[in-house]
Amino acid sequence: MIWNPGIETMARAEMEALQLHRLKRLAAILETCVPWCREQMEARKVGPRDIRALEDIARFPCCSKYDLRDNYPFGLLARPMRDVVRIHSSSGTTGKPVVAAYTQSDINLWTEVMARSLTACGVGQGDIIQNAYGYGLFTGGLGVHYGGERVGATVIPISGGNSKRQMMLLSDIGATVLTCTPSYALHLAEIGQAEGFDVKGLNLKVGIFGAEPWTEGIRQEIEAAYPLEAYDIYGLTEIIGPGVGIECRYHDGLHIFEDVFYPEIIDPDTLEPIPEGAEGELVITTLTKEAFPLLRFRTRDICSLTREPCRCGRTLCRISRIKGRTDDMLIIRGVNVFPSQIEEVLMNVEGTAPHYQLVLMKEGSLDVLEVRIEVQESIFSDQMRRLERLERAIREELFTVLGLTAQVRLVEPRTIARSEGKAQRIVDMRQKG
Ligand code: DLL
Repeated sequence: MIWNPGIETMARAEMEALQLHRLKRLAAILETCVPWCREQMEARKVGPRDIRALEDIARFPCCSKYDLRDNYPFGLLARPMRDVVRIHSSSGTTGKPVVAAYTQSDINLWTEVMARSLTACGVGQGDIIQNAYGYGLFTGGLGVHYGGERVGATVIPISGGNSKRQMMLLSDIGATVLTCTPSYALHLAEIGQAEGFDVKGLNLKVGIFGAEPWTEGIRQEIEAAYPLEAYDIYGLTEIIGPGVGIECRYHDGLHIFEDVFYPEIIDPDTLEPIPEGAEGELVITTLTKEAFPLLRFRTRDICSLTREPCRCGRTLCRISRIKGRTDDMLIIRGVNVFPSQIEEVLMNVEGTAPHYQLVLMKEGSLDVLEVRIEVQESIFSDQMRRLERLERAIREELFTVLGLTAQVRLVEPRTIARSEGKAQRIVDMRQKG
């Protein structure tokens, strides 16, 4: 099922004409209504009149979370505060949070893209969504909530945490859809099993997981624990929240709702466009947002983009699964490593549990990476020799994939901290000496 076939299966030429029309309008609005954007354009000597083709977007400067921070909280609003009906915010890793503002029409747009997303996962009327994304300033809870109601599903606004109660409701009310971060889905399954629930026998058929990077290995772990098909959902507060991109039933990349979120892939160092299919940083322009429109926002997320048609019938372009963020990339003794590369290795090792932590330390002036990974109960209680063999196998595989020697530490089941939202997998102790 496709929620909005007119848009989602639109011919490419027609889509590009629509994007171009909207891009010109956006540039004009930013020039008139947002002084900071006008200054940026003047400094680059570009303006709305320079947009003749979509490629001309590359003549405009990008913006980043630093620009948002400099204009915190409302310096980039294109509408007066009285038109704003909602505020969300993301915590950000350092300093001030990012604050996003929505007019009623922005909320309607968000509801529309979430309705499209849920429909792409086969969710509609008759479904019951247990929505375990956090409600509040985080966009996950309310984003899924409005989209769920729009498609006619029943929404249980349980929010994150309180895992025993989550399990009880899953089992008593019989939700067909679970929405939360992939790391929380794993944690919840573990609690359910420990509490004696028949997790595999739940009524779930679909899981919609996102808000943090995850790998195929984690997908398999989740699908093995629950009776559901897992879908990847992408989004970010600055752009709208969840609903920027979603997998369809073919799970071959995430469709981007490009009629409203125009994507580009650039080289994060040179800022030059990257050819289709190659990996780089995703940059998004919001084509129709009113209160907080952004032209060429650097997401920091690394992926590739394709416009190849998809078997599902959608003509919308697709991005690959997000590999990580440029600011999550670890540089260990000069080698660039994304945590997702390590996760892929770990998920392929028999006997380990899908819970790990990457600890970065200094030994003298040398960076040391310690990979802590939980092993299954049966292995931990086994002989020392077997544990050592497993450690060695993981170390060798990490070396083959990363070209880097890591210290591997197998730890007991349930000793690595669990999270109810986004997982914290990196502990960087290098600054502290
Ligand atoms: O995480 C919005 C969201 C809520 C998305 C619920 C999906 C589901 P922020 O807190 O602003 O917003 O974080 C945005 O999270 O730039 C990515 O680095 C990361 N991220 C989001 N979805 C995915 C995903 C929400 N599917 C940041 N895969 C983004 C990998 C993701 N990373």
